[in-house]
Amino acid sequence: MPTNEPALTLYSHPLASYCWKVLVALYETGTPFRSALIEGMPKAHPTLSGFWPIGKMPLLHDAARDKAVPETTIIIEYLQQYYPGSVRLIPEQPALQLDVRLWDRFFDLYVHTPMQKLVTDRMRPDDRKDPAGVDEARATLDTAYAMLEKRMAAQTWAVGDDFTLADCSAMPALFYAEAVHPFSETHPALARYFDRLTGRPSARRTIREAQPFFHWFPFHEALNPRFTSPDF
Ligand SMILES: N[C@@H](CCC(=O)N[C@@H](CS)C(=O)NCC(=O)O)C(=O)O
Repeated sequence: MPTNEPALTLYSHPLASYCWKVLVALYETGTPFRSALIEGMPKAHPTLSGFWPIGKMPLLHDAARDKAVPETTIIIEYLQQYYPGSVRLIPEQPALQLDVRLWDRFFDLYVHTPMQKLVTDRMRPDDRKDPAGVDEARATLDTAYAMLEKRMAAQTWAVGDDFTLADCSAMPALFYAEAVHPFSETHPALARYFDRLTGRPSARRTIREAQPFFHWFPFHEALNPRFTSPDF
């Protein structure tokens, strides 16, 4: 490997929400990496599915250790351990660490997963739709939004005083959730948190890099025009 090449390669796509979670972390910490674009289904990508047959992106490859790291939370933990950047995304205090991991799980499981359900259901043919699953996903999002509205009325970031792994998880989950099951009009404290998240330079960069692909997002007509504008 030429010495000026970064050791880290992120197999990802600029539109994919879970890839955003890691991109935000990489940009927040200023960690050098190279992108390998995944086009089409990640399962069909030989390198990615060779490393991780589950076939989900992103996947981080570290040439310095010859190691492939799947799963966004583990990727961000790995970066913290082996490539600590200018800021910590997982705090040093054990009690805060647990809360960061809890809210990271919260955003992945109770915002990101139901949001994905609504997106994938829209892509299904009419005879393969899952209305009961969609209703459950909307109910989960309603519960999550109510919890977040209460929490974010008293917080700047998801946990503690600083931007953390939990906020990396929140940004893409809420970005796409706002399009598929809007919260901004009904949940003012959550809407203000979302504005803080999308105002971070790391988030703005990630969103701008996705703009050429937004027309592929099945709910693209529901995206707030400020995010699709070239001036964003
Ligand atoms: N739990 C995984 C979820 C990753 C995930 O769902 N990735 C989506 C893209 S946003 C994907 O690869 N979807 C393609 C597929 O499921 O075939 C993580 O945190 O990395």
